[in-house]
Amino acid sequence: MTSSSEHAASSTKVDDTEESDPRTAATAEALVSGVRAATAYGRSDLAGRLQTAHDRLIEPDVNVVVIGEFKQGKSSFVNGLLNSQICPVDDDIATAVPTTVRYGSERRAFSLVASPGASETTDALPAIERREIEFAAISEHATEQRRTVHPELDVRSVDIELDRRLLESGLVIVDTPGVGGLGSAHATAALGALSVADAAIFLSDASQEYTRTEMAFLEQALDMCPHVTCVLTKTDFYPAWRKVLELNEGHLGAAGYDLNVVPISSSLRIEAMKRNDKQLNADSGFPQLVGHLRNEVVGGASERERSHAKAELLAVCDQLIGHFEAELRAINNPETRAELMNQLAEATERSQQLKSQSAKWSVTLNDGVADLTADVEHDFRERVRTVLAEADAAIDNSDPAQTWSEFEPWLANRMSHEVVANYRLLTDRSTELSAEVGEHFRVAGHGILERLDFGDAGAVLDRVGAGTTANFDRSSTLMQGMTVLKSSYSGILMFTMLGGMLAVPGIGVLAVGIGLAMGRKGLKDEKARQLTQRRQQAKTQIRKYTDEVSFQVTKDARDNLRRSQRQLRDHYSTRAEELHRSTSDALSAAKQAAQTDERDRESRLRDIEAELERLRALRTRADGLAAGSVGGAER
Ligand SMILES: Nc1nc2c(ncn2[C@@H]2O[C@H](COP(=O)(O)OP(=O)(O)OP(=O)(O)O)[C@@H](O)[C@H]2O)c(=O)[nH]1
Ligand SMILES: [Mg+2]
Repeated sequence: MTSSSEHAASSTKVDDTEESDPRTAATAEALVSGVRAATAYGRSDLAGRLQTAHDRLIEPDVNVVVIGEFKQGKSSFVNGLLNSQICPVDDDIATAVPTTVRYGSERRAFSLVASPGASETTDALPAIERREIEFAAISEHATEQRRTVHPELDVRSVDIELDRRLLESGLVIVDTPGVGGLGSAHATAALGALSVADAAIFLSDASQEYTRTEMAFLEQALDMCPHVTCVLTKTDFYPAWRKVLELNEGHLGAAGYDLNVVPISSSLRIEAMKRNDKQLNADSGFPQLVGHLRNEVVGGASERERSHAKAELLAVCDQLIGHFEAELRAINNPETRAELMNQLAEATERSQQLKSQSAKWSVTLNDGVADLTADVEHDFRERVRTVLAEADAAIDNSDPAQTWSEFEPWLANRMSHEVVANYRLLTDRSTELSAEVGEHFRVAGHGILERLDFGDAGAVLDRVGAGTTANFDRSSTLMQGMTVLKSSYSGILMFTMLGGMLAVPGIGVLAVGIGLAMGRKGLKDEKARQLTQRRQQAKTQIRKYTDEVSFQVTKDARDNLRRSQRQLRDHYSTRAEELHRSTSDALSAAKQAAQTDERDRESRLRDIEAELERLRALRTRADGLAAGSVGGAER
């Protein structure tokens, strides 16, 4: 039975939510003070930077992708988790597009529809229209039904907003279509999605142990995403689930993964929620999973956001403090004023250089993207060449008329494997490049701050020392780059990107072409001639297919890289611009101080001291924030 309407009995006391983390609240408050300070000093750029960190801290997007083969209970799991019948569950009609469930103060649903000719847009990001739909219509957009009910719509995904406390912390649950074996287009899409997801939940029901294809898929998934939770579903229905669980853990162990499989029952969960039965809820296995999602997945993400926010706040404090300290020194130390001006002028000059196209980070980025584009294309060409050699050998040793039905899925599978491997190269190398660009920026930026040796004892030197670490700390720079990179892939993109790639028209028609040459009886020569002809036809078709896949893969890689390049460039240009503004502001403040007469000087000194006191207090507050280590921020 298909049901898309949320059942009403949701005000239950079986409540697995909890209060938000006080550390996050403290960090958010400090950021708000930072925004106020930056705004008061006329630095809307720095205020904007803190506001962004604040918004991300308060509303992080923590994407958790639910994956597995067909009919393993993925949609039921999402419904059980959220205690609502939002994802269509059906024995016959399969989930067809990814369905994203996120927090919203009201229940709303949207269908994301690609416009015709969408892939022709500049960045090859399909132009996606977000149309609001009735809750009751979710099923006809998210499942195979869409082809009959809305044949005119190219639905790419469905977005649901739901008022659930579990989602309030930023958790975004993505229900996906069954992967249908490792080689399928959906499997490729799911793997692509995993590389940018925060976590994945792999579901398999208790009817049997992991199949070979499930293990193959799971191994790739574990390779792509470090946070994969394996879940065994429908434990209420299969009495031998403990045995299956043990076998599955055994398979994982044999593959080198020391992982526990979590047993659950969505049916029990829904029933427990209806009856408000805590014991039944515990039996369903969901509390354990909810705990895991909250503590490890959301908790880990908030910790990263807090670290990031802290680093941002320290960096902003340092830039603001630097300004007043330069002015202070210019007033207090007339004898070294000239030297200070030189230092500031040089720092300004350097930050100007850092903004330019010829800055090392910028050159590294541009060259890196060019090289990477070439490398990724070369890699894929080589991969296709290998596949073609294998395919040709197989064709030459058989009669395509007989072997074609097995050959087709083999080829699609093989190509899918290469697409994933190539995509992996793309993401790994982009990550490396982003780190390299960040490192160049860090070193150059550090160089600028080092110039600003204010020469005073105590707190001032302290600031320069600590300030440089905060502002240009290696891991926080790396994290900033990662964040940029990740945002260039996120959301719906992750599915549309790889999803369409393998669903290339071409392979299906192969059989037709070959079928024509089949079944005729004739002389031996004629038979041999026909066999050669069939082989030739098969090879031509294979090339058509691989060409089409290559075209799409290459195009997608280019678009991806171009997008990442632009985002990284914008990110570091903004940082450079900020630094330039800070150094040149400090220079003009110092110049002005030199011209101030004795009387005004006294009152200006008092003002500066007061501002510095405020800013240093804010900095101390930022420094004391319990953020957690930035070290866990690679992803
Ligand atoms: N007894 C029992 N049945 C379940 C449970 N979870 C799912 N099912 C049934 O399994 C079938 C498939 O469930 P779905 O949630 O649609 O599975 P799916 O993985 O989303 O399926 P696709 O999206 O089509 O791949 C349905 O008939 C569900 O009622 C469970 O915990 N217990
Ligand atoms: Mg489903």
